[in-house]
Amino acid sequence: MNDALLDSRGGQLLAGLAAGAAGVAGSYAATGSTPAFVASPVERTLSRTMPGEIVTFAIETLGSLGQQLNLLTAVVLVWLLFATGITGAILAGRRANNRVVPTLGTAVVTWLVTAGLTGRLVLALGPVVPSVAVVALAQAFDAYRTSTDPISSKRRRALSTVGVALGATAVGVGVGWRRTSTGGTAPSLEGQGVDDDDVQAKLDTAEERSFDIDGIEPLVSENFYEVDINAVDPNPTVEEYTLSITGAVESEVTVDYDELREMNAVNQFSTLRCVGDSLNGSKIDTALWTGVPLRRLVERAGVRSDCDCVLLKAEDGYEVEFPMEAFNRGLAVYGMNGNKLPRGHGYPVRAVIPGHWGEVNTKWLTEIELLNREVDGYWEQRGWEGTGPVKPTATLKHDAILDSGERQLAGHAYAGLRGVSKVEVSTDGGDSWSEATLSEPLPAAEGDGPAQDAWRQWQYSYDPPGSTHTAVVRMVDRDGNVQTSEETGPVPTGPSGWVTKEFQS
Ligand SMILES: Nc1nc2c(c(=O)[nH]1)N[C@H]1C(S)=C(S)[C@@H](COP(=O)(O)O)O[C@H]1N2
Ligand SMILES: [Mo]
Repeated sequence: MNDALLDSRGGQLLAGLAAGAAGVAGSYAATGSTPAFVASPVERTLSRTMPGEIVTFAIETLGSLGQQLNLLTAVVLVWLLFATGITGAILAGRRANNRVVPTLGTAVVTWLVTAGLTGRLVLALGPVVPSVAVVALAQAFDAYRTSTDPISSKRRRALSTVGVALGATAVGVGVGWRRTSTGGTAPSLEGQGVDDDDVQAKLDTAEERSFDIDGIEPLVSENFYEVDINAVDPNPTVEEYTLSITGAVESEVTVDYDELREMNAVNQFSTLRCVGDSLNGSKIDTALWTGVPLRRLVERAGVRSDCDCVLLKAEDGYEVEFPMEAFNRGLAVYGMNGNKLPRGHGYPVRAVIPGHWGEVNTKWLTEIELLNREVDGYWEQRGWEGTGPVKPTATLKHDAILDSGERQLAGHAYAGLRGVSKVEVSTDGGDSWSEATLSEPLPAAEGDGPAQDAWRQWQYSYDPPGSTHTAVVRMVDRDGNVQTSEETGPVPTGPSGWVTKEFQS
């Protein structure tokens, strides 16, 4: 009676699944969370081909969890692909009565799939080793079977195979995890075109001018939001990094990282807000950005755009088109709060464009294409209209009873280039309004004035009436325009409306 595990269909499939799982983890161990991870290109394809309505729905209901689910789906698809190929190799080996075919076939299948998907020939060896090891061990277990009780020993060999694969998978995931988390630190930004004293002075000023209130971000955010089209961020190196200026230009220009770093840099506070933020949401943050004026780069190429519009392209396949006028105010940024730009915020270089919605602030920027007619970018193809100026907003993020018995309310206000002149608070549902205290404006990039495009904090304290009442917050821009009370959701032009909160006493 033949009781070899790998002679039964079930056993072959089990070994295939086990070796496939070890292979996926092996790829992760070799690459960490980078585009060279075998599931990453699959996840990108999934999110790119998903209908815009579903992407938008996922953003609104799941946030970044939607992307994690996408990645999980991609991992499962690759796992099944590996398992199918490996099971086929085992089957072919049995048919040919050849002991080499299963391991060799496993090596070929896992390497080809990974190299084919990622284009990284050496890193594609990551899945080969653990997958082959699991198949080889399953064969070895079969070869050394000695038990007189074939059924239980077959079960034992099946369990051993699965156990080995689980162990290899756990180790692979652990190694990949460590690789990812140690690669993400942002070293400090020094020298080469950067006025370090100015950076430090501006950060100190931001700290001094921030209210000392728990629960709201200081003027320079401690926890800057992130929005990405993919679950796995690109990880370009500065050695291979280049930025090209192409399209409607007199001559194309390409600069590398060192050339950018040698140009005189500007240190500028700017607030970013995502068009997909919610009313009183948290996809709004501020940093001190260090970079080179984009205008100086395109001047080298000589602009001849008919539409006065520009398309920014990025390493992750992201694209966004918007007016030249806004672009000309922007920076090619490589520093954030005195550190090199972190990977999640676009390392090594991103665009920061004052006054417009977050989506134009292209991360991992690789190409600036001057256009002769307008096109739709990534989000516009999916139904959003988020390339223009941001909508004004006043958030209400904190409420507390002070020792004095007063209730303190606080939040942020931001209106892009329109500027915030005041925040008004009502504690009677909008019948009467009082002016809140604003934090002093952050300093401008150059000179003594206020920053053009940075939020302000507000706070307001009042004697609680002791009965149910509603607080309402609204902001007024520099020209005296009151932020609209009309409430809309984020799709397609960004959220609007006044933030309200009901208190029981
Ligand atoms: N290359 C690239 N740039 C990008 C994105 C992206 O997914 N890929 N997301 C955009 C969106 S929608 C926003 S709101 C901002 C967010 O920047 P942050 O992640 O640094 O906060 O980056 C923009 N730039
Ligand atoms: Mo965004």
